[in-house]
Parts: sequence; structure tokens; C-alpha cells
Amino acid sequence: MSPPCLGQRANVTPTGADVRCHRVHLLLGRIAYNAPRKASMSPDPAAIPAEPYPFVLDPSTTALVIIDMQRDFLLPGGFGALLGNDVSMLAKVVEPLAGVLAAAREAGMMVIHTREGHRPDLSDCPPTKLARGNLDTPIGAEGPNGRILVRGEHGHGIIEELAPIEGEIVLDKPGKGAFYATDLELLLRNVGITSLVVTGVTTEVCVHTTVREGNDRGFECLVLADCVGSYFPEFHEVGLQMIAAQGGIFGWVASSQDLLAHLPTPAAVN
Ligand code: TIU
Repeated sequence: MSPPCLGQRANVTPTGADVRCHRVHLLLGRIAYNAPRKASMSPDPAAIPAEPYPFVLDPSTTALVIIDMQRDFLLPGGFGALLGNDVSMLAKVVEPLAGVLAAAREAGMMVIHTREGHRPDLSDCPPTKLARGNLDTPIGAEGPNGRILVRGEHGHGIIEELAPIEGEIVLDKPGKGAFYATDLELLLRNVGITSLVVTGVTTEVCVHTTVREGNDRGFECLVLADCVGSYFPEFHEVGLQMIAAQGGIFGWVASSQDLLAHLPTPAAVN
């Protein structure tokens, strides 16, 4: 008979057998509450190579979240440009993200597009956000693509390459995080979503805030390095490192190619 393991013995020095036994208890605990398994514990064909360790993805319990791929951030004359940024820095995200979006649709994954912006009367825009940056053309002012960061304006819309299709959720958010002052958590929980593939812009602002919010709510977050972008390359790099550091303190980081290789191919999906 094997000796009682760590969870059953007190005041003893753990042996190798104890540690293995403890792992089994941890694994059983995961199964008991139906949490996603970590690939490092049990090799799984659905495990995506990722930092800090492989990410097990089940398309039926995973949502693709596309953060703020709006003209206001990606095109000249929008909010991003008015903040003094070179918006061309974000263009490279579009092609790989379009590939991931197509694959997610084929795999039947839930797709959520977010848009940062405000009601036309700006009643949901904190005065602090309105004043921030002391901009000559602030939020709500008229720009080349309509009123800056205002819902319903051309600049507020998602770029054509990633346009939502019927059945996909378009979530308007007043803040940087997608969970703040929205019904995102309710929408995800109602259909049993436990993991998020997070993409969009910008890496260190709205993507990071959303990943932190999702992580605190118990969602497993995988960020696709080439499908998130920043006006600041150094913030992008460090932002990704911050997510995966400390054993995945906020989540995982992988490439879109690694995700695509692990999603069902179109032929395999009815
Ligand atoms: N300024 C900046 O980098 N980002 C934002 O204001 N919003 C988002 O990240 N979407």
C-alpha cells in the first residue's frame, strides 16, 4: 500500500513520492471542478505551444476577443493619431488577425468584437478621461472620420477587414478593459466560456487591461503576440513578457501560427 501523501500527513518532510502524489491530488481537484487541464501535466494534442507553457484550447469553451480594431485607433485622424501616435504601427496586426478570425469562425468559436467609445452626449465618459492629454481635438470633437470616439460615428467603427458578421457580439465599452461597465462576463458565463483568445489593440492598454480583468475573473487568457499591436514596440514586447512572466501571472502568449495549427481544419468541421 502506498504511503499517505502530503495532503494527508502533517509535519513531515516531503519525499519524491509525496510530491507526485500531491500532483495527482491537484489534478483530481481540477477534474472535480472541471477546470482546464495544464498541458504540462498531461500531454494533449490540443495543447498550443505557448509561454510560459502549452495552452490547452477547446474551441467550444473558448471565445475569440478582438479588442478595439476601430478606425479611431488604426487610421489617420482618429483618437490614436490625435494622441500623437503613428497609427501605421498597428497595420501589421490586421492580416494575421483576419486569419485567426476566419479560423475561429470555421471552428464555431464565439467571437466578440469590442469598440471603445462613448454615447453622443458623452454622459458615460468620465470628466478625467475627457480632460486627459489636454487635446486640441478631444473626445466628442469633430474629426475627419466623424466625432472622436463617439458611438455611431465612422471612426468608431471596426475596420472593413475584420468586420463583424451576423451572430458575432459587438461590445461597446466606455473604458480600456472589456469587462468594465459592460455585460461581457455575463455573456461568457451564460454559454460556458472558460478561456479567451485575446487580440487587438493596443497591447499595453486595452488588451492588457482586458487580460487582467479576465484573469481576475477566472478566465484563462491566451494572447496572440502577432495579433496584438502597440504604437510603442518596446511597450508591446514588455507587455507580452509581463503577461507570461511569473508562471503566467496574467495568462499565456503564443503566435497565431501555433493557434491555427491546433484549430480544426475547415474540412474537419461540419
Ligand atoms: N492609447 C492607447 O494606446 N490605447 C487606447 O486608448 N485604447 C485602446 O488600447 N484600445
